[in-house]
Amino acid sequence: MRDVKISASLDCANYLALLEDVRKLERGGVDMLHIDVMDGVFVPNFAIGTNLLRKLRPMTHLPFDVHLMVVNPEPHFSLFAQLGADYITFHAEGNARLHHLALAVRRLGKKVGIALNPATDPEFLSYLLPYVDLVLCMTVDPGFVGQKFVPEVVAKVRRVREIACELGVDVDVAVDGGISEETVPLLKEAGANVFVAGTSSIFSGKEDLEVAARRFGEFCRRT
Ligand code: S6P
Ligand code: MG
Repeated sequence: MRDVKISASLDCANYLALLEDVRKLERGGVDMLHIDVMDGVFVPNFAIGTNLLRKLRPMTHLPFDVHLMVVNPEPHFSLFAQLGADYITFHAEGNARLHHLALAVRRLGKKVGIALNPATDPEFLSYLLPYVDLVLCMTVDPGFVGQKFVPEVVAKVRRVREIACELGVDVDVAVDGGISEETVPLLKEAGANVFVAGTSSIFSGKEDLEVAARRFGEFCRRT
């Protein structure tokens, strides 16, 4: 199984001191910045604009893990590639041509992520996983930070890891939504290795962000 990685959810950061937060995340040892992009249609909310990413890209070496919660993502792939995305993740829901989308991301030289909402059956991954680098199992319905973890997704994470083993492919299995010291042990045991850290962990506001990031990373690695 792949190494544990922490992807810090930028939408949970303090936008009024964003660069300071990014520096704390770097010093705290996070592996990636998780960038939520919402179009107000796929989910009833808006998030992270392209100008912000353009300004941020030269300021940090942390990889950008872009999570597109948008309808019809394909026309936007090249824009996010230009903006410096390292992973481009699109949703399975509402997209019929998933091989086509995965190949379109690969052609741009980026890692392919596929996101599944909590109620989405993962069995189709038997046909898609060889074209994918990361499976993002949403552990809440996407759209908002601070939501309650959906425990049924633990079984799905296990199934995704099983499908990967059956096919002999090594993918990252990421989890996003309500990821905390309570939920990580269950998810890691089921086969998750990428943990999206938001208000339920490093951005809880209970401790300094750098300290929280370092502590949470250590927790996820040793659990
Ligand atoms: C949800 C989004 C997520 C959140 C993250 C917040 O729509 O895709 O990436 O930003 O889940 O973390 P938390 O701990 O507040 O759920
Ligand atoms: Mg996300």
